[in-house]
Amino acid sequence: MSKTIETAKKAAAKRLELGPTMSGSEILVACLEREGVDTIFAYPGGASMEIHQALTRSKIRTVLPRHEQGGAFAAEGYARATGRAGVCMATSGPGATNLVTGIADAYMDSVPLVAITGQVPQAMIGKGAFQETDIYGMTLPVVKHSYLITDINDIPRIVKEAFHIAQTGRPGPVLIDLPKNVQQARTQPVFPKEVRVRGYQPNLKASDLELNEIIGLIEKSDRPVLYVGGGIITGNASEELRRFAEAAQIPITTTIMGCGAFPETHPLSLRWLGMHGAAFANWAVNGEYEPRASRNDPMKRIAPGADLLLAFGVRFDDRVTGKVDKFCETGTIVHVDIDPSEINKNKPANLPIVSDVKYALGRLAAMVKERPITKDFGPWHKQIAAWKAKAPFGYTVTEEVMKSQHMREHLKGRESEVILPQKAIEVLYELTKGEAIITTGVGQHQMWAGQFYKFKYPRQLLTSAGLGAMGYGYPAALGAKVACPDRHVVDIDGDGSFLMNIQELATAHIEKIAAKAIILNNQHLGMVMQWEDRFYKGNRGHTYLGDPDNRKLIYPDYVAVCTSFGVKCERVLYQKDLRPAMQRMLEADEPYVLDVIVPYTEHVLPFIPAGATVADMIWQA
Ligand SMILES: Cc1ncc(C[n+]2csc(CCOP(=O)(O)OP(=O)(O)O)c2C)c(N)n1
Ligand SMILES: [Mg+2]
Repeated sequence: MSKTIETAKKAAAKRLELGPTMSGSEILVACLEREGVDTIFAYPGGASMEIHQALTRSKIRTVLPRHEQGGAFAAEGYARATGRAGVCMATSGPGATNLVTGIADAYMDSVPLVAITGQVPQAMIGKGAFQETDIYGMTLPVVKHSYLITDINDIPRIVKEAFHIAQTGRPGPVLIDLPKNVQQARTQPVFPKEVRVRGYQPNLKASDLELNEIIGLIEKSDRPVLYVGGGIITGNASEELRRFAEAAQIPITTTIMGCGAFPETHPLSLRWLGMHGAAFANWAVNGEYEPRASRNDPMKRIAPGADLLLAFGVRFDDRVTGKVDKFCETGTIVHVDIDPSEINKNKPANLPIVSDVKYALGRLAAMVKERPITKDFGPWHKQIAAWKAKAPFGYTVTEEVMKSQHMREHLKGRESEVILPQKAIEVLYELTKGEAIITTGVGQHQMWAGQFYKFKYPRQLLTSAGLGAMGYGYPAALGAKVACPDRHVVDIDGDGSFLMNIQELATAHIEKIAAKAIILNNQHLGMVMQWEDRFYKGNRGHTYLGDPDNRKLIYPDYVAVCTSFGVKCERVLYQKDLRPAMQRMLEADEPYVLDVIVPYTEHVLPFIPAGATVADMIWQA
C-alpha cells in the first residue's frame, strides 16, 4: 500500500468508524446510542416493529406511551427539561399522523425533537399501501428538517445530522422516515464522528460594533426594558442575561416561553407580559393609559412606557404584542435573535442583530463591566415599583363565585371552604418551595400556573405556548420526570386538557414514573367559557364538560378513572383538605393525581383581548 493511501486511511479512521454487518434497524439504534440517547418514547406497529426488535437488545430505555401523541409530548417534556433532543417513534400511517401535533408543538416552541417513523417498503410507496401516509410531505411546514431514508448506507450520516440540526441554532423538530425494506436490509455501517451540513451555520455572533451600538442606545435611554423569551432558555443564556441586567440595572420582562430565564423573584423581574401577563410588565413596555370603553375611543396616556426595548430570543408573538403597531409604540427596538427569519417578521426592529443570544449577552455583560453604564435609571425604577404596587397578580372571592352553581351545588353551607384555582397553585408553590418542574395543559389553569408559581430557573415551566395544545401537560410531565427523576414534576392541568391524554396514566403506572398532576377541575373548558362571558354574553357553546343531566355530580369521576389505571387519586373539595392532600401527593414515590374542584366563574386577569392594546386591558375584578 502506498504511503498516501495509508495516510488517507488513517485520516478517514479519525472521522469514520466501520461497524460490523447489521440490519438497518440495528444501525439506527446503534446511531441513537452514539448520540447518547437514553430514552425513546415509542409505540410499535407493522412498519416500525423491526426497530422495536433492535431496541430490545439495546440499553436505551423504551417507554411505551398509550398514544403516539402522548409519546411525542413526553419526548418534548424530556427535551424541554434537559435541552437534549427528545426522541419519539411511531409506525407508518396512523401512528405517524398521531405524532403530528407533537411535531408542530416542537416547531412552534423551538424544542429539539427527533421523530422517527416507520414507512411502508419503498416498492409500496405511492401505491396507497396499507398504513401508508406521506408523513414527510405532511409535516414539511412544521419541521426544522426532515429525511426519507432510501439507502441503508445513509442511516449513520442522517441520524447524526438530525440530532445536530435539532439541537443547534434555533432548535426544532427533525423527522426521519425509514421504510421497512431499509430497516431489514443489511450492511456494514460507516459511522461518521463529525457532522457538517452544507449551508447550515448555527453559530452566528454579533460584532462588537453592533453590541456597542446597543450600549450607546442604553446610555441615551431613560426607560429601558429587556424583553426576553424562550431563546434565552434554549440558548443557555440565563447566566449571561443576569450578569448584563444586573450590571446595567435594566428591568426584565419575559414571554411565557421565557419564564425562569430570569428569576421571577429578582427585584428587576417584571414577570411575563402579554394577554394574561402582569399589568406592570405591559405598562412598562407600552405605557399606562386611561382605561377606555371602546377600541374606537382615543388612547389617553397616563405615563410613558419603555423608550428602549431590548428584545432577545423572542418573536413578538401576537399573544405578547396585541395590536402589533401599538406595541411599544414609542420605544426604539433592538432585536437580537439567532434565527434571521424572525427579524422584522412581526415587528420592525430599529437595530436588528442576528446572533447567538448567549454570546451577545455575555459580551454585553463584559463590556458593561469594563465601562459601566453612567445613566441613572432611578426614576424609571421608581415608576415601575409604583406600577408593581398598583396591580400585582391577585384574586378574591367575587360576588360571581358566591352566586355560582359551584357554591349552590357543591359547597352549600361551607362557602368559606371554597378553593380558588389561583390559591391551589400558591399552595403548591409554597409546599415545593418554588423548586418543582411544572407542566401544564392549555387554558385558564395554564395562565394561572404562570402567574402564581414563580419560576426561578430555566427549564422549570414546560408548557405548550405557541401551539397551545391541550393534552400536553401529563405526558410532558412523564418525559420530564424520566429525565429528572430526583425533581418534583407536577402537571397543573385543566379537566378538559387532562382528559385529552388520560391514557398516559397507564404509562405512568406501568413504567413507574412518579409524575404528579393537579387537575383544576372547573367542569368547563374554562378559557373558552371566559371568552363566551366577555364577548358572547355568556352563551355556552359546548363548553360544559360535566353531565348536563346531573349537574350536581362531578363528571367524570377521576378518582375512579385513576384507580382503574392503578394510579392514586384524591378529590379535594374543601380548602381545609388542600394542603394535607398536596403534601401526600408530593411525598408519594409514585404517580399521583389530585382532582381539585374549583368554581368555573373565575376569569384570568389581567386580560388584553386579542388584537387590542394596553389601554383595553382589564386588570381589576
Ligand atoms: C387540542 C386543543 N383543542 C382545543 C383547544 C381550544 N381551547 C383552548 S383552552 C380550552 C379550554 C381548556 O379547558 P381545560 O383544560 O379544562 O382548562 P381551563 O381553561 O378550564 O382551565 C380550549 C378548548 C386547544 N387549545 N387545544
Ligand atoms: Mg376546565
